Amino acid sequence: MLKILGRRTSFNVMKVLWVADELGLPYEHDNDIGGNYGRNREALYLALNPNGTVPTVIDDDFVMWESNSICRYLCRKHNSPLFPTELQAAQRVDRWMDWSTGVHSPRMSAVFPPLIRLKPEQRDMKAIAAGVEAWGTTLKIIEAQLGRTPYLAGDRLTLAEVTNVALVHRWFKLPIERIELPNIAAWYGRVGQNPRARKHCYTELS
Ligand SMILES: N[C@@H](CCC(=O)N[C@@H](CS)C(=O)NCC(=O)O)C(=O)O
Repeated sequence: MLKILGRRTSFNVMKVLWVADELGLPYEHDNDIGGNYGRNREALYLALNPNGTVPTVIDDDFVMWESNSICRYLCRKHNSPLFPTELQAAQRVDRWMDWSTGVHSPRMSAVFPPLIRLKPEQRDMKAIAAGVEAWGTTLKIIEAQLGRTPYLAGDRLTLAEVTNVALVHRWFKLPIERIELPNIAAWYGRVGQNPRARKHCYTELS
């Protein structure tokens, strides 16, 4: 049985929950780890994941961390087309996964945690406004891709969506001034028709 450790408010945990449900895998979820729950700095947890981050996933007795690689592992193990096997098709998905971690997530992180997790008097509104602008500029890269293909890596839903849509959800739900991104808005609606995506990624911000 698969065990998924980590709070469901983490977008990195959301990805793994969505993939597990998409693949129809039975799993146990220990939600109360990370954030205000703590426990992720305890020796027991650090022995599983030395980063002290969520998620950690255990497949029987095989322990995994790093959400994107966990998603790939599950798809490969269960032959899911969410992560294609053909070399170039896989690269098209992989690049959006790496882009999510290396580019998209840092842009989101300059805006979401201060607005949602800090008290108003703790916020640097000038830095947040600069962060919103930088995030919008970055999103234009997705916007352009979605002018060419209905999904990020081509004509169907893949791990490229799984690793990016929770961040885009935050873009649309945060109380910020948004630039117009019509292709992304349409894609966000399209992906949201998937009930597993909706359940895990289209959630209240917290
Ligand atoms: N690259 C890692 C990042 C993991 C990560 O930074 N997770 C955050 C939540 S999104 C975390 O554990 N934060 C500390 C906490 O929740 O206490 C992954 O994809 O798994």
